[in-house]
Formats: sequence, C-alpha cells, structure tokens
Amino acid sequence: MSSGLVVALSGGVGGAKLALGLSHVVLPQDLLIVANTGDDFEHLGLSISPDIDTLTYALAGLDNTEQGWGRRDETWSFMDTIGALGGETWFRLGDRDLALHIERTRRLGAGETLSQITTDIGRRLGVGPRILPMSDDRVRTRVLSDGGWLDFQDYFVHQQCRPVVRELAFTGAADARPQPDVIAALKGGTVRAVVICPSNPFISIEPILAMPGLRAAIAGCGAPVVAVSPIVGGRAVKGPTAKMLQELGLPVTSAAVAKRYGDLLSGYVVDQADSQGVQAKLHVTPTLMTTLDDKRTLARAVLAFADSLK
Ligand code: FO1
Repeated sequence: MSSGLVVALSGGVGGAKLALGLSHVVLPQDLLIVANTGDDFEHLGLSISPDIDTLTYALAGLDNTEQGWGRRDETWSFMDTIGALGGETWFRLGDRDLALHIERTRRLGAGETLSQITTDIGRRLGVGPRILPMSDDRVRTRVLSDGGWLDFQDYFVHQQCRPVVRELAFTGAADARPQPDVIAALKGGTVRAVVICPSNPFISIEPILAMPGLRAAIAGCGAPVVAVSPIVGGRAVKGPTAKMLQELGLPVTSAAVAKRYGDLLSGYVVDQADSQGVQAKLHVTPTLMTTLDDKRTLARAVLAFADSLK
C-alpha cells in the first residue's frame, strides 16, 4: 500500500462519486479534494457553491444520490413559499440545504474565507478528508452562446444546457490566488498522485487548471497525474459534456477530453479502449459508478495505476 497524499480535482456529480470512492480507500489525512468554484453564484441574496456542497454532502453521506446534488431527507417549504410570493424557484433550494447557504453567506459577510467555512462545515458534518475550494478569490465560469454571455447556473439549470456553447470563460481565474494549502500540499514533496475526477472537463476541471499557479504546481508536484475519462462509449455519463464537445467542434471521445488536459497527464483511465492517439499511458477498466462498491473499485484501480507510473 503506497503512502503519500492523494490530491483529487473535482467538480459536479461525477467528480463527487470518485471522491467518495477515494475516501473509502485512503486515510482521511491522505486525501485532499480540490473543489471547482467556477459554478458558484449569488442567488436570492445567498452565496452558493454547488460543487463544494455536492462533495461535502457526498462525503458526509447526506447526498441525494438519485439527484446527484442537494441533500436527501429534504423538505421544500421554503421553495414552495418563495414561489407563492413570486420569487425565483428555478434553482431549487431544499430547507436543510438552505441552512448551509444562509450560514455560509453570513460567515462570508463576517470576513471568513470560503476555505475556513468549508473546512468547518465539513468537520461539523463528519467529513473526514479535507475539501478545499480551488481559490478563495472569485472565479466564475461563463458560457458564450448565440444570444451572448450567460452566467453558468443560468446556462446549466435555468436554461437546462439548451443554449449552444460557442466559448467558455473563467472570469477571474488569471488573477485568482490558488488556495494556499493546496499549493503547499502540491509543493510539499509528499504527493502520491493527483487524480482528475471524471467531471466535465470544460466546466468542472478547466476552471481549476485555469489558475496559472495551480496548473504549474500540479505539473511540478513530482507525482503521477491521472485523469478518469467522463466519456464512456462515446457518451457522457451525465450532464452536457458530450453536447459541449460537439458544439465546440470536438469529437465525443475520451481522447478529446485527454487532449484538453494536454501534457499534464501521466496516465488516463478509460472504460473502453476508445482513446487512440492519447499521449498519456492508458488504463482500461470499467468507469461507470453506480454503487458505492463501483466507486471504491474504481478508486483502487486509479491509485494502483498511478502507483505503477511512478
Ligand atoms: N441542478 C439542477 O439541475 N437544478 C437545480 O435546481 C439545482 C439546485 C442546486 C442547489 C444546490 C446545489 O448545491 C446544486 C444544485 N444543482 C441544481 C446542481 C448544480 O447546478 C450543479 O451540480 C453544478 O453547478 C454543476 O456541476
């Protein structure tokens, strides 16, 4: 069993699944999960961090596994009442989930950093591994469609990914300071592997890599960087990955995703050998994660593959 720190980059539902799997195969102190914050936005006066919350709920065992986001055991009185009062209901906030957004908003207003809040909430909900935002500075993913630039959640939820994606922008990424503990961990010389989870490369992973210091720290951490393809047999497991690839003029293949990560990758984990032309070393294994056992099995396979690349 190799020791050392596993650093996982995650966004969205697919990322949280593998992050959960990893949390079952390495000790909590040996797993650091870097959450995308490009999806964050202000809504109903609240600061909302969907990818942080999806990870927190998944690792706390509080997630709504069918939906992929939000909490299980949820009630919807707040949403029902906001609707009755003529408020916005397109972004659904359950009553228990709402408490997290209200408390995070209060603490941000009191001057705490997103990292401090995320760490404390994770501890209170019993999450073992560290979940940290990619930055405490503001980075926002925006989508250029035929009607102009859209904020991410407007594209993703309000308009249900219908607009055609012509271009993506990660506003603030060039100036945002990568989360300092993440940089310190990557430079600490104790990294076993960097795992790029099977998230949407464009909206979940590239915002993280768009911060110059962070991409360089990953490339220079001295450990294998292994990505898991979010494409299985020419289809995305969930969400708009395949649609975005097509709209951006790219083939809907694992190889197209690997090419987005370029020379950062030491290895690439794919479900089927549909990745001709990928520079990184390939590892073919089932990547669909339905059960907790699937998540654990894939996590073990990814780490064993990374260890073999040392
Ligand atoms: N996704 C939806 O498709 N519809 C929603 O109403 C919705 C609400 C929501 C509330 C809190 C939260 O943390 C996530 C939520 N999501 C919703 C998912 C979210 O838009 C996506 O998970 C990410 O932004 C994409 O990775």
